[in-house]
Amino acid sequence: MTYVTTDSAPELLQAFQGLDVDQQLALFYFIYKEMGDAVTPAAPGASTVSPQIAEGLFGQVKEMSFDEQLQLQRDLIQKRETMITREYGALGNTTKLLFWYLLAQGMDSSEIVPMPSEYELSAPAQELLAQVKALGYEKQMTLFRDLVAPMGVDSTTSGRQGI
Ligand code: 45D
Repeated sequence: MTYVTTDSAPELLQAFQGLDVDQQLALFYFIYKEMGDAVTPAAPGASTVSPQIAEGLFGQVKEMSFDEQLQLQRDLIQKRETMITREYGALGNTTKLLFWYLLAQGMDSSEIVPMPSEYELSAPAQELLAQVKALGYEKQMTLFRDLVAPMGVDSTTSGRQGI
């Protein structure tokens, strides 16, 4: 990993990325649920975010079948190359975060494949959730940006794909 992070919660970032892909998705969704109203997508001062671009990409995902939507989200985490993961890779980090936020909202409105109702987090993921909840807002935001930033495929470096 050569990503430069802001070092606010490096051990949490590492632990998160060490979970298997489905646990990462599930944990991320539980985090979204916990955040409740703390996120205001229309927050003033969100100068580096491009809502139209995030919505455009979300619109493409919305048209997919549930199976394809789930695969796409797994592909993002695993950096598998597809049209969408390349488009994602070209977004700014805050726009990437907004895109994930739209996906999570889409799950609530049944536009995006929902979590199985009986799905349970593994013990390590539950512990991580508790630790993320204990972070302050700023550190949470930094952690989330650091999480979503390396996902997808950055076409400027995709000549050689890692694992
Ligand atoms: O069948 O400054 C499993 C902005 C199992 C504005 C599954 C912001 C098998 C500007 C894999 C579990 C809003 C951007 C299925 C700031 C199975 C700004 C499916 C902040 C179906 C600060 C699992 C934005 C799935 C923030 C589909 C803070 C899981 C955004 C999907 C935070 C999980 C966003 C998803 C968060 C999680 C988004 C989509 C926390 C998304 C989380």
